Amino acid sequence: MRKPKQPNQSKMPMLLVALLLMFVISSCVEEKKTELADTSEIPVSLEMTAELTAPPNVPTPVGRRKAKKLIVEMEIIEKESEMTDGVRYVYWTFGGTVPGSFIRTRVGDEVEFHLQNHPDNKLPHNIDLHAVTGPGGGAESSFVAPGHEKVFSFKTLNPGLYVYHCATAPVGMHIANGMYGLILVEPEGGLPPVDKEYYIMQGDFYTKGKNGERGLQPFDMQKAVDEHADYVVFNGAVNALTGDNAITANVGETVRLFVGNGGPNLVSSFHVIGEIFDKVYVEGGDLVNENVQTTIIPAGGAAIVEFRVDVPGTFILVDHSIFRAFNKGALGMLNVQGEENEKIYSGEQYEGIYLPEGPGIQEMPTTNEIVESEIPAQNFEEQMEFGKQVYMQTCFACHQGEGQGVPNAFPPLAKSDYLNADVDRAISAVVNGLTGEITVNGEKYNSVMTRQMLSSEEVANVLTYVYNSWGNSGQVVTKQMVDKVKNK
Ligand code: HEC
Ligand SMILES: [Cu+2]
Repeated sequence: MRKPKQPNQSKMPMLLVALLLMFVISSCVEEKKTELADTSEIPVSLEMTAELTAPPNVPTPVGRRKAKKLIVEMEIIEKESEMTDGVRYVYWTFGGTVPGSFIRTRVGDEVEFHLQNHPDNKLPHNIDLHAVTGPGGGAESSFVAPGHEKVFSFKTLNPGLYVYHCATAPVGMHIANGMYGLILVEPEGGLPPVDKEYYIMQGDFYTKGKNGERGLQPFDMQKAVDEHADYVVFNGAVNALTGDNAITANVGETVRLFVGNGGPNLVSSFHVIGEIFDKVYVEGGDLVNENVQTTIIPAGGAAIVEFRVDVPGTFILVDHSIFRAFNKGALGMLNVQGEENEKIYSGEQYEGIYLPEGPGIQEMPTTNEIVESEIPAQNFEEQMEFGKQVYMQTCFACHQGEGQGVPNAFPPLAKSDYLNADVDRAISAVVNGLTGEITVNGEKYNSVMTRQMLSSEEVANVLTYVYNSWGNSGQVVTKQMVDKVKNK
């Protein structure tokens, strides 16, 4: 007699396992389905008008409030504003700001959305909210001409942080002009409380003139198609989150950033220099990642990042595609005040000079010659204005905003005896670079300033600006004076 085949015996338990697995999977799917069904069944009581805020502020958390009928009144405004020093741009906005007003809801809310297109506007617009379950995210029901208002309603089914944007053709152009913002749908009971919350949104801009070119700059369709951004910024303009506009916190506080990316093209590698994100709600959804250095924020996407600030200082927010930060504007600041904690961060303990290749001026290899700027300054006021722009782009990083310098590293230009004593020597420092020991206001510096790649016109303007600021001598520097030093 032949032995029965072995495999037959092991088939039974395998079938059982398979059946069990199917049961487990199907019950999971079932659970997810009922969960979704549930949020659409959440009853709403009462009616309230939504608080809308301009960036970097966010409305009050929903806390434990019940789901409501929430009235949102959003006004579209086309307006001219500043991109950076001397550069103007016509922005198209939701609520008068880029990004648009922050909308804060909770799951189960019935949002009655009023979209108003200001009569002074030139174009029709609409809105696509990624938090909407429905055709076009609301776009189809909200197309509105200048001087009109459209109303539509939706129920928030999924908690999370969502982008909204205009979706009127040409869609790319409406988004590129600033028509985006964030809508938060908090879960039942609200997000866990934190000490500080802020609203930040990245966007890329395309102008006819190149970065820094003065005047009112029109949108450049070809550059947008080619994805060659002239500006990449947080909150609509180059300095929207720096200096006096910086966001703030105190040592020991927890900070939550609602970070979005309007695009239209670029993906953001969002990073805070000197901080680690304790938590990231990845892509603005439920998944929480911990201990993250840099988080990706897709165009048309968002993330919630949270961290505790432990030491004081200025923490720089960047898109870590780093030329965007230092050359195109994607740079913000978080100022933290409070007690030092030397266990966590010691501060500088020692600095010496390190010149492995011997002393001498380091020079970056350059292929392109310095280009003389096309429009020379016509008078002293223009020299000051253009000079300030050069200063903020070139000298600021080392000599600081008020020319105060950085102790032991970069000498001050404010009330600098070294500067005021000898104008040719100052010109030479800028056009040839400067190294070796110098004494400025009684303090010794022994470091290297590299040659600055500026046209004679720009050197004249920036030094005139420096000489006529912060208590300096009032010397005026001309292009001829710069050329004379160059030709020595
Ligand atoms: C990368 C940092 C850096 C940048 C950018 C920079 N400098 Fe300097 N600068 C220095 C350092 C360092 C020294 C001191 C050099 C030394 O020790 O010999 C210095 C010295 C000077 C001095 C002479 C000392 C004094 O305080 O009067 C002048 C004037 C000056 N810089 C002007 C400028 C101007 C104007 C710009 C912008 C066009 C500029 N620097 C950009 C780092 C920089
Ligand atoms: Cu639009």
